[in-house]
Amino acid sequence: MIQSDETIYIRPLGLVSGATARLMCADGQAVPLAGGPFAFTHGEVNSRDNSGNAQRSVRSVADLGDGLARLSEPRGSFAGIPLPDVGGQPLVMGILNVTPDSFFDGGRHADADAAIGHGRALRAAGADLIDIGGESTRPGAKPVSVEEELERVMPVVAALAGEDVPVSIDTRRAPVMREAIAAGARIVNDVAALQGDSASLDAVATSDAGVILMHMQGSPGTMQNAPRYDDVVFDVYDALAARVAVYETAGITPARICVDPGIGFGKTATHNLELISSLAIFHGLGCALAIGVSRKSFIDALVGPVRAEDRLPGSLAAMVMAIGQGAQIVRVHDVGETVQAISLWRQTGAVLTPLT
Ligand code: YH5
Repeated sequence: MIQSDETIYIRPLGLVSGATARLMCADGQAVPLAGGPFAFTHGEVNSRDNSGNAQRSVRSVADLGDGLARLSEPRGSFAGIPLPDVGGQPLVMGILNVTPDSFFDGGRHADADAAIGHGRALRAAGADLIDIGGESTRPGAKPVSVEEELERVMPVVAALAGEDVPVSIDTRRAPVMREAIAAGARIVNDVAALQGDSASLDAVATSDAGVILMHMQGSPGTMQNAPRYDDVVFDVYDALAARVAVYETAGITPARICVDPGIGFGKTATHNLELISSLAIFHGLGCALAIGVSRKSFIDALVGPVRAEDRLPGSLAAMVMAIGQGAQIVRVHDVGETVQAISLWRQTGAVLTPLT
């Protein structure tokens, strides 16, 4: 029996797409996953009680009951941008680091004009969103003052938002969030889940911006020192669910939240693999789902040694695993290459047919 002190995690199984999915949905054999373009036929129902005892069973969607609605409901739009509910394709978020110590840009975009130019190039290459950040979260990165962060990002945010490019501001600081939103940024992407600055929750709640809620265990300087979990997928799920509840209490509706498991943020390579392979479980949080795997170190740990700038093939493979589980937003450095991969994935997988 399922006890009340148990948490239930449903992992969608049997993902189908295209005409098959439409037929199976019409027959009640499958239900849309987060509104489509995928549908799923079964759920792996996992329960965990307060003592950490876990149980697992597989049921068809007809027998899933509670929990199905949040997994299945269309997500609509996020921050005014339509999500790929039915027949659409995942959104590509291009990374624009405005940091002299950036791991990859190496200072090439430290200058505002160069950064704006790079942002325009990302947009031209097919980015649906541009994520602009002025602070490096790399271990050992030099801390920047709020003033310095504002000086770096604001000209770039203002220029790109002024050209109607959907802009996301990557920051842990409330003043940067407020100024960026005032200048037209539509999304706040905070790796500290609005806990890095006591005014952050209010800065987002009093705006109409969308927010990416990313999971991190620990803090950037020390998070990779022996990270551990009871069960990484369920622990990350619980942590995100708890923050979604806090956001809701503050007045941020789930429609404004996009959850993200935070690949590489306090995780071993094995933890990252488990999160990617069970990614669809996070649709159960009832929000849009984003993920960032681009050029991350776990690729090196798995197939290495391979330098950050040589990790595109691994990044694309992991990205395809994520969108194959219905992730709606992918955060990437290599926008043109990602757009090409998504285009081929869609066309070869026949995920074009609307489900309903
Ligand atoms: C993310 O996953 N990640 S910054 C180290 C690398 C390569 C890339 C050594 N901000 C995420 O991209 N925001 C970052 O190789 C993010 N989700 C969201 N929402 C880390 C990063 C990186 C670090």
